[in-house]
Amino acid sequence: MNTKTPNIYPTLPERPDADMIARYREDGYLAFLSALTPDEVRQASEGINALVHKYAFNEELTEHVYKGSGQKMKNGRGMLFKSRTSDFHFQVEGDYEARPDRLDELADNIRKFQSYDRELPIYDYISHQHPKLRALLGAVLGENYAPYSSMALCKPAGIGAEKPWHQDLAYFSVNRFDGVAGVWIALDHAKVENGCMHVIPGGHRAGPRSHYWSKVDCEITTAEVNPAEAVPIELPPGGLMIFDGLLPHETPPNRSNLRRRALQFHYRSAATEVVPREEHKRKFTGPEGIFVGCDYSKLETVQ
Ligand SMILES: O=C(O)CCC(=O)C(=O)O
Repeated sequence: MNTKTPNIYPTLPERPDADMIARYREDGYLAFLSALTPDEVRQASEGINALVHKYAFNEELTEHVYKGSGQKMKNGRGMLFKSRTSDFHFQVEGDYEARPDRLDELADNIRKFQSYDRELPIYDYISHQHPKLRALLGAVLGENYAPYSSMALCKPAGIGAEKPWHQDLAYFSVNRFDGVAGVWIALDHAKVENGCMHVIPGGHRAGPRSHYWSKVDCEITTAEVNPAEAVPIELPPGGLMIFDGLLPHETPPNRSNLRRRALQFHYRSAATEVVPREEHKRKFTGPEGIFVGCDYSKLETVQ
């Protein structure tokens, strides 16, 4: 394990100072033990249950994609609930059996929430209006930054799957890689045993790394990441991490009896543009000029 002290500060300040921003540029991330208030954490956590109660098994609002009844994506575990009126969708972990008579239990067994930032006022507030987060994003990305996505992974107790080493920009379709940041916010205590974030400090500076579809997910080729260089970022509920879109990061499986929920939002600077996937593929290349990101055309599907 890396012996370097992680960049973990006690509190997200009103305005980050120049030293923090210099460390962000150098190491590719910053973490704060306290960013949301306990009430914001409570509302954000209860919001997950509220969305599950609103959408799951509600035929009018939601399309249900059952595992086994259609294509099962390799990394698409469990049942998928897709809103009929917005891009919002969420997915159940592993082989957990979603049932309409157990909605709170279902909420504890979600793997992924996607496009949820406008679904509830609390998510809208945290992702788009929170004054301290806006100040941090402005300092890191420059004024007039834009939201890119809201996609959060959760790790149910006991069955939460790993998210292997990857760079977020291997997935994203933007035209340049120096102005994308992710914000990850713990809603439960995130520790090594329940799958907290691990990062390779400074690993963003080496540029795009080679990714491939393993049995688990799209991940960095083993030779291109050294887990011995990693540091775990353990955070209490309401703690926040901001990280560069090129920073290699992973979260291990959750075999513990502690649930691990988190929010995640991504942002891009005004200098970046969202571009067609083909353009991104021409740019996210290795030394030979060949695309090294997550190639969805190579994502096999299994029945
Ligand atoms: O929250 C997690 O477990 C990992 C999130 C992550 O790395 C991602 O969504 O790219």
